[in-house]
Amino acid sequence: MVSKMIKQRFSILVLLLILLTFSLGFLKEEAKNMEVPSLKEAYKDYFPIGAAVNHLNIYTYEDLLKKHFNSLTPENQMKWEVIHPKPYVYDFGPADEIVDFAMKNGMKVRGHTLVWHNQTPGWVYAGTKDEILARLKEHIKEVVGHYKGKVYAWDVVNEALSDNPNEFLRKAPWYDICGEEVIEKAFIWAHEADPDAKLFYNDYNLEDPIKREKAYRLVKKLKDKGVPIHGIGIQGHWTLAWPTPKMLEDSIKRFAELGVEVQVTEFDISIYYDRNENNNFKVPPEDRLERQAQLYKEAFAILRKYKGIVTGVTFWGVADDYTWLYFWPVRGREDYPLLFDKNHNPKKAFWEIVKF
Ligand code: 9MR
Repeated sequence: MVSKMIKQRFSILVLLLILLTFSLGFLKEEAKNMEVPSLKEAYKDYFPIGAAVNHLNIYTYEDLLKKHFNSLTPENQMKWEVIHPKPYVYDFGPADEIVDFAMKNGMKVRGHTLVWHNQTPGWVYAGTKDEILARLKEHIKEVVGHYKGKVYAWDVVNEALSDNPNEFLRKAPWYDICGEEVIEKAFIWAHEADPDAKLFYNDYNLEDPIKREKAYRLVKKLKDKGVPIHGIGIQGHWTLAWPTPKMLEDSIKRFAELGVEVQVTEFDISIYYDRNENNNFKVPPEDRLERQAQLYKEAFAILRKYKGIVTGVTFWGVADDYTWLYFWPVRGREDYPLLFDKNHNPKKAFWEIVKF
């Protein structure tokens, strides 16, 4: 009898201990979550904080997106080959999923992108210049029209400038066949399709002094002609070595002279010093994460300084378990360019930009 009672008490004690351990773990987890401040809240007096996502990421990153971001950019789903794969055939499905998620959660959407030399099917360039322009006009009317009132800003033209210092526009069918006219027309037609949308010229390496001046020249010409253009998107694909935050500041100041807004539209900082560095880190080295965090910190101090001119900052991804850098320029190489690690926990870079 006595031993039965002892056994009973012992089992109750064990049960209580198990319960206690569980609730402590739960409380610890809760406390951890509570301690992580919201990035979008920290920046509410500055600019929206965006992330590029695909239509699956909205589920895999749902919690991070809802807590930290108030703007989304479809990473590929509004590009021509996805949204308009065949003549007169539009597939809005994947992009709609992202836009619906954004609308449900009170987020803004950046549209990306209407004119680009990549991810555009060959049939788009068939025929004469007039036929190509007519095709583009229909495309813009359909796509911008479909998202009227939902997409607040469009990357109308993406990466039109050449990387060759002696060449202005890049060698690509859009510009070889239609010249600068295609850029002007794209902005005009996008404005016709949604007069309230902010229209951006978007490009990479705009921190580079030569490319910076090319963008200045291009946008100045458009402005002088009265073409509706409201902003310049500096993509912001950085390495640990290039560019410097100072170069970013110089570009913001230069573009501000044109009276346009500036956004960082595709921010990420690779863990490598060189795009072709001969390393593949299975675990990111501490010193590199530290340097990455310092670069983000300095960049964000500049972005905050130009609040009002800088009207948005978007990261090209959410957490290090999914980034386009796994596929480029070295296929299969690990990289860790974002604010959250592979387990979706905040990295040093996150803490450096959220506390100021
Ligand atoms: O992140 C995008 C990747 O999934 C695509 O395969 C790639 C195709 O070219 O485009 C990537 O996004 C690019 C963006 O649309 C424009 N600026 C450079 C981005 C990274 O390449």
